Amino acid sequence: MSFHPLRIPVLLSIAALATGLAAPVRAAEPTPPSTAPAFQLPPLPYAPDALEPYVSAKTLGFHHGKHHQAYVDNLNKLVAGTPWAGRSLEQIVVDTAGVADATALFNNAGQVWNHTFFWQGMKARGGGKPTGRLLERIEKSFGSFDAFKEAFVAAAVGQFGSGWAWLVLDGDALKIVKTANADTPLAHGQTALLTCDVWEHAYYLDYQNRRKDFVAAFLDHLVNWEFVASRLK
Ligand code: MN3
Repeated sequence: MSFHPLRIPVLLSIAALATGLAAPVRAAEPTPPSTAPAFQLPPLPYAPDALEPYVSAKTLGFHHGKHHQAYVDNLNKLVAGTPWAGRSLEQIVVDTAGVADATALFNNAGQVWNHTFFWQGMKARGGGKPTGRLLERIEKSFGSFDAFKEAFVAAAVGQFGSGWAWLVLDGDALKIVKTANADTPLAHGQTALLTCDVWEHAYYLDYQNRRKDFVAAFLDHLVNWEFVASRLK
């Protein structure tokens, strides 16, 4: 199943509409080019307090409403008036990966994609063990489900500085990888199945420096295994 997080038709915001109504209209002038943003912040797939007590509403509010929003806003500024504005988020990530003069574009597009994906991999009363074919594949790839958990935590804790821990499909193989900053499996030809954000903003309000406790809570109480399984098909 492909993942299209952000190609949502852009609607005028109430604020923009109000501004438009307030401005005098001069009929003789040509219509200015659209200034509507190319990308929008997708809503969370659950209420901001849905992941409590493992991720507080305060953390989720800041993380989605401020951090994720800022990446969307920065991306919109970077693509405005350029050919990038007409491309999909996925295309921008893939096309700017490793391109020296497109670092800012890659970083913001990557972070928009990574966060949109991160939210979908969690749910209220999630976590625990997957079932069926997904569990079989995890056991086959890592030896046991506990060995998978250990390796995922090790990747998340071992990511020096900001970044992400991932379960990915690489060819036919399930793998655990970690990426730094905005880097993403999408840029490496891998299919992301699950991710945990290990930037400090993801957990510091709730766990301070205890990243390992956050990752353990993520695996035990938050992972949406149905979403992960849907990505395998
Ligand atoms: Mn984040």
